[in-house]
Amino acid sequence: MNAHVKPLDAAQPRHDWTLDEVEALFELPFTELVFRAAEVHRAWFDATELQLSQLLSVKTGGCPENCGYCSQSQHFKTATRASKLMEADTVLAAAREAKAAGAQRSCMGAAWRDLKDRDLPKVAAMISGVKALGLETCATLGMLTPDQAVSLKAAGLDYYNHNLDTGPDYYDKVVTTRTYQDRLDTLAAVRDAGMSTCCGGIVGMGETRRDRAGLLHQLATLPAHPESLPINDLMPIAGTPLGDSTPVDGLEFVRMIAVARLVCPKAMVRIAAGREHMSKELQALCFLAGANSIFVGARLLTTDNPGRSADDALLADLKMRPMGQKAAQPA
Ligand code: SAM
Ligand code: DTB
Ligand code: SF4
Repeated sequence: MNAHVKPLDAAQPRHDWTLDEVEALFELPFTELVFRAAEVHRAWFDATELQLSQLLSVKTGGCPENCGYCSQSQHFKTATRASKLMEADTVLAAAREAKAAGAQRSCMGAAWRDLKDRDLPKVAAMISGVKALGLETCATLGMLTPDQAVSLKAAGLDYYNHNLDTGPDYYDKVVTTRTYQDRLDTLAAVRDAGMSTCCGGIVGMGETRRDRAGLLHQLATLPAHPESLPINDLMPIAGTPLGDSTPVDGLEFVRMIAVARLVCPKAMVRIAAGREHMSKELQALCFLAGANSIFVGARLLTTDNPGRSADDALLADLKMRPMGQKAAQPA
């Protein structure tokens, strides 16, 4: 926490949000909403710092789930080719490179419906290897049993990413091969194993503001708020049911970030997918509204991301610095 700032009452985490209250935040005048979110952001964080996370697809494509946004589902004909689980050495080499470039956290993603016990030893080796490099570890491997969650924690996993994706009322318009409750059950297994949760969703799938509020309401009323809260702006994938979705207005994306910051004040709020099509001004507004984490590197899982030199320039223009690095001393 920023030592010089006394947390505002509004910055205290709450778990008793109502859906109407969350929706009412979206309806605030834009400048008022962003101002409130910026205040709450400053109560818990140094708002000049940005967490940089590396994302690596360790198993791409061929997924049996039918998430309507995803290039990796085998239900849709997309340009993504399936590949086998990566070797731990390859994962470690990429993590080493990301660390050298300033990343603080490494997230390993697999296009699985659920983790199979046969893959656990290899995944555990990746996690312990990345952890030994001094990076925070995160993985997203589909649904987990409580025992698998315990094994991943023992291997050194700090965070588990499992998104609710959208509000409960819109969920079955997007995916039907698993339920909202399945997602909540995995999140509970992750928490019970003592790991931190990384959980958020996507905007731009045809959902209403109330659905967006519904997602944030779910997150804000979980037994523990997610420690990381990724907001993805849909990357439209040709061949998927959502490939022709109408893009969400940039200011609406900023509202989503601001409300996420207000209802989960201590979370790392990440602009996850979508920065590739955002201007630097829009990203700056997101940081003002409380976003404090991004994925770095030229690829997300299967789609493009701005890449190192664009992000170095962005941080330099904004005079922001990677989290975990010391501020330059005044001359
Ligand atoms: N298979 C695992 C799962 O679904 O939990 C892990 C990987 S999955 C690709 C991780 C998350 O990425 C999804 O829950 C979704 O929120 C996000 N995502 C996937 N495709 C996306 C897209 N085209 N645009 C934006 N976000 C996307
Ligand atoms: C998250 O919320 N977003 C990341 C990460 N968690 C795993 C994934 C974004 C994927 C974007 C589409 C793609 O590259 O395939
Ligand atoms: Fe599979 Fe995850 Fe893509 Fe859904 S989002 S199809 S579970 S890889």
